[in-house]
Amino acid sequence: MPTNKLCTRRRVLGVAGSAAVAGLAGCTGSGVGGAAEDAESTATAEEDHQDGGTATEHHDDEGGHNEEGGHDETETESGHHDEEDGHGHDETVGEPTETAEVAMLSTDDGEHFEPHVVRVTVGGTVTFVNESGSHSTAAYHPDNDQPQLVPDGAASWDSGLLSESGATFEHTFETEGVYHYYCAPHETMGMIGSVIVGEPDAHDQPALEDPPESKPEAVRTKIAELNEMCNEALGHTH
Ligand SMILES: [Cu+2]
Repeated sequence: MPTNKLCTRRRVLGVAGSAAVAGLAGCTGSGVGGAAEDAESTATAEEDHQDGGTATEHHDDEGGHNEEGGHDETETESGHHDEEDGHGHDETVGEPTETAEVAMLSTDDGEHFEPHVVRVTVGGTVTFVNESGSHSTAAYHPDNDQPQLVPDGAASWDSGLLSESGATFEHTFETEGVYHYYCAPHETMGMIGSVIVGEPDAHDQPALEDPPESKPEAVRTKIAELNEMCNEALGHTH
């Protein structure tokens, strides 16, 4: 089956990806020192609502070792979750809903979209809310001079820079499929997220191919991680 071939490739890619994770270390150097405490509690809260006990406890113990940017979010997440239960990430991607909200954050762990993957129905709307720092959300779409990591024929979007806390940007998704998007100032720090629209066939998504060769390793690693999460949400796991 072509399925097996695809998945084997992905697994190999995953391994290569973790080896390259070191390239991400230090990307948080732009983190604002004063925000460290807030960010720490945010990160803790985020862990709290996942699937209960275990992760929360040791996370608390570790708190405070990461203000200098040495802490690598990507490594931590893929490390402990992959082994636990086959779930690629602490976020659970549910069934499609009509609307979803994504926060844009700057923390001492780096800059990121939260949650990393959201899911809406066809015709559903995602609202991006700038919570801290200055960010943008833009589709990996040729209209944005990017490789196409959205469904064929899908509309593009680009919010431009949102600098005020509480600023929002909405996009309505009319084409079913998997979309990857990025924050222009922080793409190379791994600030990349995904939207799953409807019930797409995972085998038929440009976004879920191998990450584009043209991108730096840090970006490719993040996209590979998102691909795993999206595949899992779509039941494409082996
Ligand atoms: Cu950003």
